[in-house]
Amino acid sequence: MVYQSNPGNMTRKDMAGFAPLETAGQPEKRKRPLSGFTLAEVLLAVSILAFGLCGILVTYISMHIFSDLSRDFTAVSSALQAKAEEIKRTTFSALSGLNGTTFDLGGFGAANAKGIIEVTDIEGYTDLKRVRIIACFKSRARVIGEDANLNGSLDIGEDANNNGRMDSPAEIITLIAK
Ligand SMILES: [Ca+2]
Ligand SMILES: [Ca+2]
Repeated sequence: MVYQSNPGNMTRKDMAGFAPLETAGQPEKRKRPLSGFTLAEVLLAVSILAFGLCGILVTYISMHIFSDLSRDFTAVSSALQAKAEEIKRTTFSALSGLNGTTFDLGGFGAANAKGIIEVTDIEGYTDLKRVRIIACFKSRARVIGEDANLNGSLDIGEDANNNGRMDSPAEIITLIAK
């Protein structure tokens, strides 16, 4: 009766034959192996990590490529606009003489970009010329446009779409009246 009113005074000897309350009814703990991870687990973790890192790396490189391409397209676009304005100031009779001529694009080295001017007549309109300005340029070692060797002329094997003329995603077409 003394122990019931003051269980804190019980000794280990007094509890002999009873399972301690906190462990009573619990299954015996399973023995764990000493090693932390198996080889298969480590390999799986490493391959998931490598896969994730590759994804991040590819995204990072792509961002740089697109960023450079966007910058180059902007520079080419303003160079084409400037050339178009220059051509508009040319006298109408001199326009045909510009057909097939090439020019260097501002902001690019001469070996890294080339502009080509194409002047054609419009059937039925003697007072109107169609001027097409095409720019081919190098962006991150890749040439944009059909002029692969950037020499200003359509060489054998360069006409990717087989239409017999120079093409590029960067071009301006304008009509100039007499
Ligand atoms: Ca060429
Ligand atoms: Ca072509």
